[in-house]
Amino acid sequence: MTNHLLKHFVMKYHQLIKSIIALALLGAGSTIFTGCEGPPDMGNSSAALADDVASQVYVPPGEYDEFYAFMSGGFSGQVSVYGLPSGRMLKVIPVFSLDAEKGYGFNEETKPLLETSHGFIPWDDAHHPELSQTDGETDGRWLFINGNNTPRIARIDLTTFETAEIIEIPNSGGNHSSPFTTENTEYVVAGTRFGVPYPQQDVSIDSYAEKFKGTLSFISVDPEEGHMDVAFQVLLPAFNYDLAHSGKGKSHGWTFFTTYNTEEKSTLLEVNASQNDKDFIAAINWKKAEEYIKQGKYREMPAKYAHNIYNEKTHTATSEMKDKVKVLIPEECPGLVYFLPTPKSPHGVDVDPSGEYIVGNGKLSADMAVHSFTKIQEAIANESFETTIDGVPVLKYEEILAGIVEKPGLGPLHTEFDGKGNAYTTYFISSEIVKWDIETQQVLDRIPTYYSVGHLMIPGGDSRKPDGKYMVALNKITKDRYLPTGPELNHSAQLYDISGDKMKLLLDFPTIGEPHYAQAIAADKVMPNSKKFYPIEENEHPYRTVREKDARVEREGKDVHIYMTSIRSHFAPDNIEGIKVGDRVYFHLTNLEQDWDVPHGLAVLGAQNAELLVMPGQTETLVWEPKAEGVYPFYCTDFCSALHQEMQGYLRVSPA
Ligand code: CUK
Ligand code: CUA
Repeated sequence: MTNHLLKHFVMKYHQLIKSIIALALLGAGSTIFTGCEGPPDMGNSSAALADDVASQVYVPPGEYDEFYAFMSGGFSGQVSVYGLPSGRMLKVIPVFSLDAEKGYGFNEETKPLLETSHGFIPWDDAHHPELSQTDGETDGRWLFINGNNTPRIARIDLTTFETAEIIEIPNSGGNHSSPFTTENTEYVVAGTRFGVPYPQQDVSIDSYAEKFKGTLSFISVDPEEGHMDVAFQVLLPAFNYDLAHSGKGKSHGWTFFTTYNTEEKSTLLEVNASQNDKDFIAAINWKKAEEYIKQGKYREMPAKYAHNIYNEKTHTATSEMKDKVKVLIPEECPGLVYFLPTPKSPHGVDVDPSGEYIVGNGKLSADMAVHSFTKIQEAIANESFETTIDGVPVLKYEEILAGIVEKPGLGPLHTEFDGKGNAYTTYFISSEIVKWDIETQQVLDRIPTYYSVGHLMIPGGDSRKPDGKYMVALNKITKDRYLPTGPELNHSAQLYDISGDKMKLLLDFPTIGEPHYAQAIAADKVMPNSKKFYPIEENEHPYRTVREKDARVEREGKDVHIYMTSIRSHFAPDNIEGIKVGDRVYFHLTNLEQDWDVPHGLAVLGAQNAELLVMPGQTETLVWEPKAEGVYPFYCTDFCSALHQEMQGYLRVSPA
C-alpha cells in the first residue's frame, strides 16, 4: 500500500469510527474529529472523479453563475449572496447589524431601519431567508429574513439588494419559526419560540403554564409595494414554536408550525422537557382566519412594535411605532387551529411540492413521521379528535399518518424536495443527508456531510417547483476542512449534485456567520431587474444636491448642513471653514455619478460614525460633532478612478 493509499484508508476508517462514536453520543450533537494530520478525505474517491467534479462547478472567469444563493448570516445578522455552482461570494447585504463597509446603521438614512420598541438595536440573529413566491414559485422580487432575538422580519428588495423594510413582531420572544411564506406571498409568518407573559408583565416565571402564551403571527405583504403589516395573531398555549412552512397546492390556505415543550415547562433542563412522547405540529387554517377577521371575531390587544420602511425616492428610512394588534382565540374560532401529534421535539416541518405530505423532523425520534394532508382533512371532517387543548382539537396520530421513514439516521432537522418525488433530510447527529421517496418513504441514498449538517437547501426546494439539480448542505462544524485559522473556522457549505440517482459531493466553500437556512433562485429571475444606478432627477432626498454648482454650507443655529456632491474625482465643496466646536455637522453627500458600480465614499478624521458609501444618484448623511479645534481632512474611501487618492478636502474647526 502506498503512503497515500494508506492514509486514505486510515482516514476512511476514522470516518467510520467517528460515525460510530457519534451514534453513541445521541444528544451530544457533534461529530468527533480524531485529529488526522493534513487535508481530510474529500468524500469522493479518486483523482479522476475530482477532475469530473471540478468541471461541474467551474464557472470560467467573466461568466455568470446559474443561481443566486442567499445564505442567512446567523449571529452576524446579515445575508450573504453566493453564486452557484461556483460558490463565489457576490455580496454581503446588511440587514440587522451595522455594516461599516456600507455605512449601514451609521448614516442617518438607514438608522431608522434598526429602531425597535426597545430602542435602536443594531444586531440580530438571522436564521431563515425566504424568497417571495407567486403561484408557489420563487419570483425574484423580495427576500425576507427573520431576526430571532428582538423579534423582527426584514424585507430585502432584490432590484437593489438592500434592506427595504423591517417590522417588529409584538408579543413574541425568539422569532425563530419565521418568515416562511404562503404560496402568493399573501403572508410571511412568525411564531414565538419562547412562551411570553401575555400581555407582557412582571410575573413569576413559575406561573409559566397559566400566565404565559404562545403567539403565531401572520404578516401580510402588499402585493405591489411589498410593505408588511401584522395582519393578525393567533393566541395559543405556551409551547415553544420552532419552525414553520406553509401549505401549497392542495394545502394552500394552511400553515404548519412545529412545537416542542408541549409540557409547558418554564425550564428545559433535560429532565423537564421532552417528557411527552409526541409534540405537535400546529396547523393553522389562515383562510378561515381571514373570514373570522372579516366577521370582526377578533380582539384588539395592546402591542408595541416598530415598523420601519426605507423609501427609495427619498433614500431615507422612517420608523413608526404601532400600538395594537388583532388577535384570534381558538376557543372563539372553531376550525382555525388543529394540533397534529408528531414524534418528539420536531424541528423542521416541510411540505412537499404537491402540498400533500407534511414532514415532521422529530429530533429525538428514531423514525420520521410523514403526515397526509388528505387524511388530516378527513379526520377534521369526521371530528375524530383525541382531545382538546385550550379549544384546539388534537387529531389522532395514526389517522393522519401517510407513513414513516424507518430509522433513516440520527437527529433529523430539515427536509427539502427535488420536484422529482424525492425528499432529502439532514441528520445532524449522524452527519449525513438521506434521500428518500416521498410516496413510499423508502430510503434511496445517503451521503456524509463534513460535519454536522443543520439546514440543507435545494434551489426552490420549499416551493412548488424545485430546481432539483444542486443541493447545499449548511454545516455547523468545519474542523479540518480548510486551512486552520485559529480556534474558530468559518462555517462551511457543501454543494452536491443531485441530478442523478446518487448524490455527489462537488464543492466546499466557507460562509459568513452561521448560515442556518438558505434559498436560491435561477439568476435569470433576478438579474434583469437589478438596478445599476439611481437617476439623479428622481432623487427626492430632502438634503439632495443635484448640481455641483448648488453645493453649499448652511448654518441653522448649531446645526451646519453641508450640501456636498461627489463626481470623479472631487468633492464640492472641498475646503470648508466656519465650523465651531460644539456644532453638529451634517455631511449630506450626493453622488452625481450616473453609471453602474461607481459609488464614492466619505470618511472624516475623528468622526464618531463610520464612513458613507453613496451609490450613484443617491444622497447619504454623515453626522459629526467635532470635539476640538483644528483642521480635519476628509477623503473618498472607495477607489473610484485614477485620481481617487486626490479625492479629498479639509474642514476647519474654530473655537466656540
Ligand atoms: S434552525 Cu439552525 S439548523 Cu434556526 Cu432553521 Cu435548524
Ligand atoms: Cu471617489 Cu474614490
